[in-house]
Amino acid sequence: MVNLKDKIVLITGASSGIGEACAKEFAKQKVRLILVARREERIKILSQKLEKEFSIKVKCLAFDVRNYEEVENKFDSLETEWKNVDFLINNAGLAKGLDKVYSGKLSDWDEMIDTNIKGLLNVTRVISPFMVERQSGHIINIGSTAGHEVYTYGNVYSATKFAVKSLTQSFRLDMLDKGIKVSSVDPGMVYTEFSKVRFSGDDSRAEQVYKGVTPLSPEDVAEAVIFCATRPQNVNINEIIITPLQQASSTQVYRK
Ligand code: NDP
Ligand code: 8X3
Repeated sequence: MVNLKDKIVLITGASSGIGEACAKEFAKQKVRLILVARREERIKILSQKLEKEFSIKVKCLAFDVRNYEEVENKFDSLETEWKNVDFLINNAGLAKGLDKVYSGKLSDWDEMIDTNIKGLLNVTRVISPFMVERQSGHIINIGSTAGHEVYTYGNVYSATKFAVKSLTQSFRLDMLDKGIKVSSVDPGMVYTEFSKVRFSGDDSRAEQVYKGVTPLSPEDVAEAVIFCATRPQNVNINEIIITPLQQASSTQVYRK
């Protein structure tokens, strides 16, 4: 297991769920962290907690990954040494609604496409040149089982995660001669704010998603991310698919 002490790790979507769990797992490894999310208050509270508990340095950058100018300006505001990000965890993402294509909301489609695809591209476009310059770094994208198999009503969300899968494979080719690793960690059902966001705060509908199933915890996913990040220099984990025991695929869930 490679030692990550003092490495610089930037995590998008660190204010909740998988991103927050990744922040905690990386903090245990004594890295320097850059936490990104729109909800600044949340990442500030998390940063103070992690700085205190693990004696590490943490920066907070509050921005919307959908806005390229904002991504660029906020990243530019970092001191030079912090721009040399060793690990970029492209985690920010969301699903909005569950509809058939003939009744889907255009605003939901825009939000998913702009966040999950363009947001991931925006952040990668700003940070990766510094990795290329140093011929070193690791990009870890959070995909989904929805990017491997579609499910009824999941149309646009699945399409965005199929796009993440194809971007991971393309980045791998883009970086092949640059000494930069590229991985994807693709979870099934994880118990986070994901379903609350999907159903716009309808908590009882969100809870139904996990009925009769023990879902993954965000920590389960973060541990897979840490596994990718701590392999020896000659090893690249291309893809990890991780699901609850009771979930065989996007469509096959055994509910007790
Ligand atoms: P959460 O809703 O708990 O977390 C999502 C995170 O993304 C939040 O920190 C949110 O921060 C951030 N985010 C959303 N939109 C933006 C934006 N425009 N700009 C910046 N940050 C943004 O969900 P999860 O932890 O579950 O989701 C994390 C990733 O995991 C997503 O890519 C999701 O698709 C994927 N995933 C989730 C699964 C699940 O079952 N939960 C399964 C498979 C994949 P803020 O609102 O503060 O900006
Ligand atoms: C999130 C999991 O099954 O809701 O990517 O698509 S699912």
